[in-house]
Amino acid sequence: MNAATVADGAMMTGAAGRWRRSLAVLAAIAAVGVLAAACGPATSGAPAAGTAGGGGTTIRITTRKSVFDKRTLTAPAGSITVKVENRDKGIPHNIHFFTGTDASGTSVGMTPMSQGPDAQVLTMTLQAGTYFYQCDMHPAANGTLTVTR
Ligand SMILES: [Cu+2]
Repeated sequence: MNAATVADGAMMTGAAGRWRRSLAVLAAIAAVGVLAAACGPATSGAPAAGTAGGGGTTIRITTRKSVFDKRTLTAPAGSITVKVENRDKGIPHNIHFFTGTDASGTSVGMTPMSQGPDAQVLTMTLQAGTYFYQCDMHPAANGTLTVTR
């Protein structure tokens, strides 16, 4: 009997959770719709890039001998542009950012794998928090990006 009561409670929680998620999805769709409308006629002629409002922070990082020259990066929240230079001739590198402290987090941005010498640019919009970065082909090349408020 107690078990049945608990099960009923769990089902109700599950249903409520699904309902909340549905609302969140609807809100997200509505937000996109508003953005699309706002970007419609008013921005004709403006660049289509996602660099909203200008500003932002640029970070430079170099890959050499299959490691990054910086193991820690810091930037304020908002638009963050990473300019990564691969100085390893003939060796492919990229840079890939994840939420949290290792590559098991959610991917938030990456450059394509590319042989050096090469330079790549990645722009992300990030909230405050800790992010992990690595070269996907050489995971020993990694570090931590701290995004501050
Ligand atoms: Cu690499």
